[in-house]
Amino acid sequence: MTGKESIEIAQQRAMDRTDQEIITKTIEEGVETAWDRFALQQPQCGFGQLGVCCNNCAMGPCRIDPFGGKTSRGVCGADVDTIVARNLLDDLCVGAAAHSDHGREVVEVLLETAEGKAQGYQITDVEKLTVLAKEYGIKTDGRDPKDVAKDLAIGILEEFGTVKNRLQLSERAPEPTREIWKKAGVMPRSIDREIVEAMHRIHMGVDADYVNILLHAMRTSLSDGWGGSMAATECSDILFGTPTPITSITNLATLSKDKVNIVLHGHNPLLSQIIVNTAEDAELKRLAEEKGAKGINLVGMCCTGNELLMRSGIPIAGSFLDQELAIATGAVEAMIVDYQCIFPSVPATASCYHTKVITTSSKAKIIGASYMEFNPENAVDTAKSIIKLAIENFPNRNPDRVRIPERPMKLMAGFSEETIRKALGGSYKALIDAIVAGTIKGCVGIVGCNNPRIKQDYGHITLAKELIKRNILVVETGCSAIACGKAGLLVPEAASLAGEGLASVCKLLGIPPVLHMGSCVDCSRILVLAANIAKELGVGIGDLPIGGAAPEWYSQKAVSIGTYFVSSGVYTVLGIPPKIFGSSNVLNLLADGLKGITNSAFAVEPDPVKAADLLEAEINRKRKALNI
Ligand code: SF4
Ligand code: MSK
Repeated sequence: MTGKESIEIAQQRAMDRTDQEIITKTIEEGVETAWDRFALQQPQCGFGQLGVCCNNCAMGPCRIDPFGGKTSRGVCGADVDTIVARNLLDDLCVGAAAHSDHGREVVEVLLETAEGKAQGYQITDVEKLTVLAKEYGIKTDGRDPKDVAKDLAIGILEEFGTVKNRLQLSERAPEPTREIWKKAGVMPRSIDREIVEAMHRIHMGVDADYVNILLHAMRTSLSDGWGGSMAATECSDILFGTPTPITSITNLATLSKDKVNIVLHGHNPLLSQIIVNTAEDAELKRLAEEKGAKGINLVGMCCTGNELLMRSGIPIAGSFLDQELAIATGAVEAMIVDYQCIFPSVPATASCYHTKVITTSSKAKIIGASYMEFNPENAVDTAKSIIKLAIENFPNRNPDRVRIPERPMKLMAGFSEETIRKALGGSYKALIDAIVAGTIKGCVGIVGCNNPRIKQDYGHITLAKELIKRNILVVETGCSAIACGKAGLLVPEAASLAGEGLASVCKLLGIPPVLHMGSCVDCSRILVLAANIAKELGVGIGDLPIGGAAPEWYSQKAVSIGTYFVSSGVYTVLGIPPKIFGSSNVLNLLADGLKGITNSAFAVEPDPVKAADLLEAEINRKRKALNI
């Protein structure tokens, strides 16, 4: 393949200049990436894409003929609606479990910190601890924050099981929204229970009514958004601090030519934040110099990267599809991973270079990686050993194979709900006034991943640009926020790309028109933002002129996020079709039938400009209903 051809392929695969440069390098060096594997998988199974195959039991696998042929039922008699709905619930469950199990670990560390058993952790945000303790009815006056934190952690941990059958954090939703949940019978009861019950219903011979299955999908997703994910966000804030606006840099140019590069990849800040704190250690810095490096350069990737960016301003090298590219620069000494969104092939990519991949969770081991178990009791010691290993690997870097792109992009992050509220003067009145006046038409949360089905970042960037041009404020999390960061949309200067009204508000407040609200679990911050605005207006979330979008999603977690958005009243547009098109009944319920219950629905629109049209139309419909 000629150099020109590799460049053309790279330009088809990704929007970002630094990504394109390294994709070209992978092609030139014959290093396999997800794009190559995606091409090799074509054509992908049509039955799978429609959601009409079932592999739930040993009488199967079964598949339904989407063209109405003889195989209209599985061996057990399940019809296409049952199979599609069950598959969807299965996917959603996995996503909810991933978020919530991450949340549980953070709450457990909060408990261990309170008990003095966790090394290197502290109660950083006492204000947030107090707010949460009050919500849980825990006394705070005159008490040691550690005692309060212990009671709070136990209170939240109880909600994972079935002791209370009530999720305290879900009471943050406005009353009209909670009324809808009660009426529909989807009020979340506990975090683990909904997931376990979902797995029970999916078993052959249990739930065969697609409506009933989808209602439980809503309830399970709510237990994630208003439960597990929210617990992860809130307890991470208590331990590491609630984010405030912070500037940093992004893209593959954040890697350093002369420092030890450590990429922190995954989702949970429990280890990565300790690595950030520990990297300041003078002994480690001296060791790096001894090995010929000018220091230690930590960069984030995916959502653990977002967590570090939001709180500590750690540069973020990229998103989901950048994990192999970062290694392919030839300049990464170690990639430290916790869990979720880590390609099982990462050690194979690393074996083409000198990079060491280090897994740290007993839940997420990968053959070919080094395993260094992380436990909160010895977090700092583990962090030190990991950093040392990376430093000692620095002399193995082959300068002839290193290519680090130039010019990182500046960005601003750190927009927690509390920060946005404080910036507006302590309440949402100013924002509500701007929305009523039409200066800002509404707000859309763009979230989710990259997916090799679509040019990397194209959906996120195009949709965000379209929306801000139309005076719609954009808030983002996950890889979506990283995409817009790389494209220069997360700086106050990007206000020049916004419509006149939104631009004037951004200039007044000195904020970007696209606000980075955090990691995937921090979609819960978007829920709290919407809830607090709705409460100030005295309406439900479903009445607000807001929307959601996941233009490039791939993960089961996104299925859960999208469903808790819609179940909470947020109309949500997906750029990648979910695997439900085999059942017109399931499709109609999610795209239309839900409107009568939650005043919101799912839509599927791969073209981001058309997605912006849909979101704007929905915002206008809600504005009209509010008489504004
Ligand atoms: Fe087939 Fe029914 Fe078993 Fe699914 S549960 S594999 S449809 S027999
Ligand atoms: S990391 S879940 S690819 S957003 Fe949260 Fe990105 Fe999606 Fe993973």
